[in-house]
Amino acid sequence: MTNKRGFDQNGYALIPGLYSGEEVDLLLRHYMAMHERESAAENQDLNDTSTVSGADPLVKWPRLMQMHRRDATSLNWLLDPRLNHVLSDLMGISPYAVQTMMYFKPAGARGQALHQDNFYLRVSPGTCIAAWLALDDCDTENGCLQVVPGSHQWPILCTVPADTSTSFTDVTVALAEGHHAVNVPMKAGDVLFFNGQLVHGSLPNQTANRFRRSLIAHYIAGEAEQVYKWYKPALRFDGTEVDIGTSERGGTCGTWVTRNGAPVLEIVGEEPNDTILGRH
Ligand SMILES: O=C(O)CCC(=O)C(=O)O
Repeated sequence: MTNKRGFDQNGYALIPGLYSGEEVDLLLRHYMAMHERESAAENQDLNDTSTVSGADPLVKWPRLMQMHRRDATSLNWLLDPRLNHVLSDLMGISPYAVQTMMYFKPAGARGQALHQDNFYLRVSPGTCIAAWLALDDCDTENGCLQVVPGSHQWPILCTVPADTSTSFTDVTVALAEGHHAVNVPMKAGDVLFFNGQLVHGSLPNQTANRFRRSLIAHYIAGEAEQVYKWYKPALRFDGTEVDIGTSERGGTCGTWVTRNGAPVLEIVGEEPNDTILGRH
C-alpha cells in the first residue's frame, strides 16, 4: 500500500518489492547488454584504463539516458501500470512520463551531489516526481540514495560548486544547520518515489566489487503546462504524446540567510546556465 501520508510529510515513499527478483534479473541482463552494445558502437575500449580519465569507473560505465526513445523494454517500464497506480495515488492525478535513466555506479564510482530534480526539469506549475528502482541491494557502502526529509517544501535552491572528488556532477545545494541527508537503504526490486523538490543525491560506491545499479524514471503532474525542452515529448501512460509548453531558462531560487538567529530561505533572482540545466 502507498504511504501517501509519509510522502506528503517527508517528500518520499518507499514501496518494497514492487518488482520481483525475476524481473530485476531480466532488467539487469537487458541493461548490461545495452551497455556493451552502445559502448562498442562508440568504439570505446572498455578495458583501457591506461589514461587518466580511464581510471574513473564512470568513463567505462556512464549513465544511459532517455533509453525509452530507442528501446521498447525501457518504454514498457516507464509506462508500467504499477508505477502509474502508485504515482496517481501520490499525486492525485495520472502523470506524464518524460525521462528514463540507468545508473550503473560500479565499485569506486563517484556519487551525485545533493540536488533537486526540478532544478533540471523546470516543470511548472507544480513539480516532477521520480520513481527510482533498485536493481542491486543498496546500502551505505555502495552509495545508496540519500534524501533530506521535508525538503520538498522548499523552493528551487540556488546552486553552489560541488566537491567533484565525490560527485560526478559539479553543482550542489547548501543545507542550513539542522537539516541533514539520511541514507535510504533498499533491496533490489524496491522503488523509491520522491517529489521533484526533494533534496537528494548519493555518495561514492566504496566497495571493492559491488555495483549499485538503478533504473530511474521521471514524471510530471498531469496538470503541468511546461517542462524544459530536453524532456519533451511528454507521454501519457497510453504512450500518446502530450502537447505541452517549453519552460524558459531563468527564474528565481532560494538561498539560506539568518533571520532572528534562525536560517530561512530568501528568494533571489538567478539565471541558471543552459549547460547545467541539460545535465540531469
Ligand atoms: O542514483 C543516484 O545516485 C542519484 C540519482 C539522482 O539523484 C536522480 O535520479 O536524480
